[in-house]
Amino acid sequence: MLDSLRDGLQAAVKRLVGSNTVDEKAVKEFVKDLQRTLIQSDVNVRMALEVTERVQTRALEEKAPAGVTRKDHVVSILYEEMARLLGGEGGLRLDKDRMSTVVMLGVQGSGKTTTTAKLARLYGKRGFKVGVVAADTFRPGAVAQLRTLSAASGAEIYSDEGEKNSVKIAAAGKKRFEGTKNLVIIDTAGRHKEEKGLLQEMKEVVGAVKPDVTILVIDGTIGQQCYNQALAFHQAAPVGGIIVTKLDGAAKGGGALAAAAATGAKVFFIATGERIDDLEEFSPTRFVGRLLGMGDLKALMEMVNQSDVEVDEKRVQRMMSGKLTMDDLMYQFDQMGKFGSLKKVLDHIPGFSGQLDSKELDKAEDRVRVYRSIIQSMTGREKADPESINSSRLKRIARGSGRSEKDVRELLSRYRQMKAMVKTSKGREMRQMLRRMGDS
Ligand SMILES: Nc1nc2c(ncn2[C@@H]2O[C@H](COP(=O)(O)OP(=O)(O)OP(=O)(O)O)[C@@H](O)[C@H]2O)c(=O)[nH]1
Ligand SMILES: [Mg+2]
Repeated sequence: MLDSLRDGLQAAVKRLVGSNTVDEKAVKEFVKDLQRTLIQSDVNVRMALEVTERVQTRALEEKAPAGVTRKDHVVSILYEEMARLLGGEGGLRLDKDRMSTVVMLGVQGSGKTTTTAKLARLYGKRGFKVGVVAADTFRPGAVAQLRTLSAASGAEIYSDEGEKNSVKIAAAGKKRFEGTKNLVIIDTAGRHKEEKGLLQEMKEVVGAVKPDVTILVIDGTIGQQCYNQALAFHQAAPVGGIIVTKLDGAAKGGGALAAAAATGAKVFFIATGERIDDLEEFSPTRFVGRLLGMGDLKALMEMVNQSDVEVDEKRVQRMMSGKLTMDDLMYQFDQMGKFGSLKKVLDHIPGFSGQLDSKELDKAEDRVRVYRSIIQSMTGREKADPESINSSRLKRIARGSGRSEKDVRELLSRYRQMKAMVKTSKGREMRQMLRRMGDS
């Protein structure tokens, strides 16, 4: 889904991360990559320029918080600005204690009927008693289509094929379900002789039914044109929220989402396929996190900030010069501890979340505990110069810590690995490595 946007964003981030320093040149290149990607995804040019300008200004002017590298900081700026581009948080809120009525609006073929069935299914699963009203009197076979699609949802369907007035059907449907349902979804016609007629009918349906929410269904393949379409509908009947469909394989999906958000209406859901379960609740932050391949980056950033990790720069400098002691290792373990459990951190890191099972993570935390007790059994000299640990010292340390000689050897080999890596790596990779070293 949204492959070009995702690939473009990830390539831009990769290039930034791969650059030596985050200087003005690197930021400008990053911003240019970003601009190109947004425009290719059909994000409106003016909006693309606005967002990239903000990213650039913030990236050049803001100071990274303590413990966060410049690169990570720029990535987090990108993340925030992209999420802002895609609108605010907050989805469709429905209450089971009363009956809510939802009217589905949208042009022909946008996916209203399919999405009606998907919503019926989703809310049915959430314990709502759902009634669906077939108020499309234009499309031949509209009622049959709705019945077929909704069959899997278990929702009750109201239709009246003798009635040609869709406004009457909508109102009668709502009335029929009163007292027995707590969610009524009214599917309306998209096909009309002309757009004015369609908008007029929308107005009448909304006027007669007085829905709690009107949902506009927009085909995501039309890209930034979503904006004008949404405005036209909004003028006919205030739009409570938007569902953008067909984002599976929509090259212009990024533009569609940004345009929908620009109308000020919330994007409630996105539809990513023809099957009944291809509907997802939309959250800009989660969505951008996924695009960037970062798990839930926001949660991670918050955790980093909360944990108040101070990276001791002097220590880092000394370590980078190749002088690494066991105390440094211990210090890093303690820093890791401040993140809370390692598991919690890894759950938020791309590639790790959901992949490492909790047994493996528990094992990693166990290792850290073992290493810590071993280090505590070392003398000051051994800690400062671990290379001085010969086999008799190794035996003594093992005995003193109650750990096996194998454990001590493992720690020493970790130490050497890390020392070798410190020598060859730059600050950022090292910090990352230090943070992750308990894992394996
Ligand atoms: N790939 C894909 N196809 C979709 C999605 N949503 C709907 N469709 C397809 O789009 C077509 C039109 O969907 P409908 O639900 O009939 O659209 P509609 O708005 O009710 O159309 P009218 O009633 O004629 O106005 C159908 O072939 C659907 O299967 C989606 O998220 N992804
Ligand atoms: Mg339809």
